[in-house]
Amino acid sequence: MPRKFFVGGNFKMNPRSPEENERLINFFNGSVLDPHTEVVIAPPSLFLIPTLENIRKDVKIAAQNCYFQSDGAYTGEISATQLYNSGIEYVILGHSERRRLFHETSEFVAQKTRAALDCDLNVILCVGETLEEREAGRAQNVVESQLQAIVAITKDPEHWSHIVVAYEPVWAIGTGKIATSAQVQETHVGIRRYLATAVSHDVAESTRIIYGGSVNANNCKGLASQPDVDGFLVGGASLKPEFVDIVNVRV
Ligand code: G2H
Repeated sequence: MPRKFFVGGNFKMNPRSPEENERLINFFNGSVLDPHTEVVIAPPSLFLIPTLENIRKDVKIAAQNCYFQSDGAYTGEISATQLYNSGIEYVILGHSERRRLFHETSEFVAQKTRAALDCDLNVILCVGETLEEREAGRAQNVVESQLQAIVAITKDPEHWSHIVVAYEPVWAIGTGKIATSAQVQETHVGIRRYLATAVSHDVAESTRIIYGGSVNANNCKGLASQPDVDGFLVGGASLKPEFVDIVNVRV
């Protein structure tokens, strides 16, 4: 089965007010979106429910993080169980901002991934190397070791059908520096090859591998034409009208 093109909008810690969030929702609700692309937006946790209640039904909602315990004394955390029971379908895990600023290890990301999969949430799993690691020729190793932590918790094809891998080279995030189409294609092929060896050929073929890092309306076309680029995770541009152009890149 062909892999359905996927475009996610990661709002990060934006926008600043419920009113601005509502304006974004209204904009999406009034836009024409390619029905062949799966569209998922990830507002901050405070705005998840109002977004879910007001967004058009063909756009899905993702949380930007979750905790692995289902409930209890974990001040400030939101569990995968709570997300699922509130109607949220996706969660972003392992984003480099969380790995770097909040010291999340690959093992911790795997624990949360397991919890999310166990309660039927879909996971947008972010992996990617730093500039230093790329320059040292270690990009592929780094990405594989981040994926290995997930492979260690599950090789179940049913679980993997709920994972979208987002390759986000840290040096391209929010910097305006975009990885070239050739660099992205090469890494995505490497990820698929790794999944074929570590999990199975079928999982490698069916898993969507999307790219994130300074994607905008101008650079998305070249990237989208690469055979192993199954979509995008968009940060800054997801807060702007051009997000619609990115969703419709294949139209
Ligand atoms: C990468 C991306 C979205 P941006 O973090 O996850 O953000 O498009 O702003 O680089």
